[in-house]
Amino acid sequence: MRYLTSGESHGPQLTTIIEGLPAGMPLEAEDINENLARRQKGYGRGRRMQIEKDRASIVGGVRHGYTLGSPLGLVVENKDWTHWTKVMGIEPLLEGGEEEVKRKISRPRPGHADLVGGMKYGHRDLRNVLERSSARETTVRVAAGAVAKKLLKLLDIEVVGHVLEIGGIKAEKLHYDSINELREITEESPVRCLDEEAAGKMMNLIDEAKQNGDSIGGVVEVIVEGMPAGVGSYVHYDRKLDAKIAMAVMSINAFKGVEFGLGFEMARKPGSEVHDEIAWSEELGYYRKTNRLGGFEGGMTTGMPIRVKGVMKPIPTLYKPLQSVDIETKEPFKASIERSDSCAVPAASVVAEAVVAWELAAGIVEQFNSDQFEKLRQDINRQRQDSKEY
Ligand code: EPS
Repeated sequence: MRYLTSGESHGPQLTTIIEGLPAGMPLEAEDINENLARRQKGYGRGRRMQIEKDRASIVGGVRHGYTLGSPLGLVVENKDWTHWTKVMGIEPLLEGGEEEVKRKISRPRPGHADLVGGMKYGHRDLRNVLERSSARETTVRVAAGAVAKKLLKLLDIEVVGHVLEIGGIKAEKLHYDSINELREITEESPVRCLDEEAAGKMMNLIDEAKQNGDSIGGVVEVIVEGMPAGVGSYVHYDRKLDAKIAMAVMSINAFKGVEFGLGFEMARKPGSEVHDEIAWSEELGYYRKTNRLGGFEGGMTTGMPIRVKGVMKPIPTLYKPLQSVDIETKEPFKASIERSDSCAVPAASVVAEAVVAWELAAGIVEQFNSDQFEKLRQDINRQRQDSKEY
């Protein structure tokens, strides 16, 4: 299964084409839209989110509520486009210099793709870089992920992203009875955090950052329950499913690191406190007594819950100016901006959920009989049974 995305932050629309979905899977625009709405929420978002009301149109690959097995086309309009038609017009500018490029950018923002992207593609207007490097693109990644989540859910696999840390404030209360409870609690939290007390402190810190013209980052975690054992493979580097997930999480705008299970903490513990002892029961089949490795051994799912964390740096578009250099004059200046989010970590937990779901769904589709959804379901259930009896 693969997908591509297209679209600029202030262009007319974002587009994705998903190829390789099984035929006969129920799918409606609402499955996607509820996830788009979740990504738009979150304490710390800027004014752009009051303009956008993201909704996906399915423009190919579905008939009467079921996938056809043909490529799925999804489109999300940018409502803000109406304010940007002159700046982001598709047509060539009028000849003879009667029309000039509007809102041209020659001042790269530290921490963004602006400067290096301009050098690389030879753009003298850095808007050509920032329009695509913007995290607006995560909208369609969430749309693609929503389709993957639907496939997983129909196979009894649940995926939930939540926030562990913002600006140095950590969630301490991390207990939940079931993954549904985790989803319900974090869904109600403005910062998607399980710990209500920590959530309050996080919101105060976001307010403070906003007042200071600054931004803050954090840590998100994605938890997955219900994956069968043995998806992915140890036999070759590019078939290791944890490695694919790590790549997907790292590719989210502003993400700088990924951990599974205990993650970097493993460096500080002996092997006896890291590896998960193996047990077997009639009800569960093989299971691990702990889950410190976060659901993977040898690049394959173990059947235990998957736990993957990602760290997001503070958004680099700051009201508080940072030193930079104008590419036209080569003069130093202090970068300042008109509009930004002070914290997008809650939204990023929805994006992380989407990209992890995508890799898992793609891993499943690659491995099992997947032309027809019903056959895929049977194949997975057979695998679950086989693993239990192995
Ligand atoms: C973004 C800057 C802001 C964010 C945007 C990502 O947009 P603008 O420059 O239009 O104010 O709101 O995020 C989204 C539009 C979104 O849907 O997440 C950036 O520079 O990455």
